[in-house]
Amino acid sequence: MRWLSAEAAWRSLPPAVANAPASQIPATATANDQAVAGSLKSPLADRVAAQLRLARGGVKISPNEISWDDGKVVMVFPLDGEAVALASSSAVVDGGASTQAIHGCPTQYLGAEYYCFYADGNYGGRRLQFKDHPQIINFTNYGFDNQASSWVNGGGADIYVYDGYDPYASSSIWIEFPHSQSSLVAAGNNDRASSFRAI
Ligand SMILES: [Ca+2]
Repeated sequence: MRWLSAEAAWRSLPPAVANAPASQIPATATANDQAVAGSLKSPLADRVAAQLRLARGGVKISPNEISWDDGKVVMVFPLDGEAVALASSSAVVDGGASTQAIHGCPTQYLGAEYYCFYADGNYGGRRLQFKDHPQIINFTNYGFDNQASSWVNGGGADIYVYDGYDPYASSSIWIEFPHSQSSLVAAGNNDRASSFRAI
């Protein structure tokens, strides 16, 4: 949803996130944080720091990766000078396992099924990747509201994406069938995704 201000979105965080340990709660996010986090011109460290302020409970696990929920959710940033984020590092997928990636999104790892959203078209910008289903996700929890422009569904889940925070209150704006991808969502849906349901 576009009408929700950054401050209101911040207040909408669910209790589980709001109660994160104090050590994991960064300083208050600002409207500029979203711009910095999404910029490809700001230094990587600044972009990662801005993202940590946007989404509480995140842990920086490598110079270009933030993890939430014990690694079930990971954001990967393009390195400085790059438009596309690399595949996940060993901090996300332990070495030794066979992992394939589609546009950087892991597709097989010990039976886990991943699906990824990208802030820019052509699988560029920040990549927010999830593993396992079923689950319902509010993008605000990861500082990724109204950001998604392309996606990869590397697993067997059906992903229903919504322009709102209650998946049961409105129709999906797009559906990601298993093992499919899109380099750019329809123009009317670009930068509108606020939540999704993986079933
Ligand atoms: Ca976008």
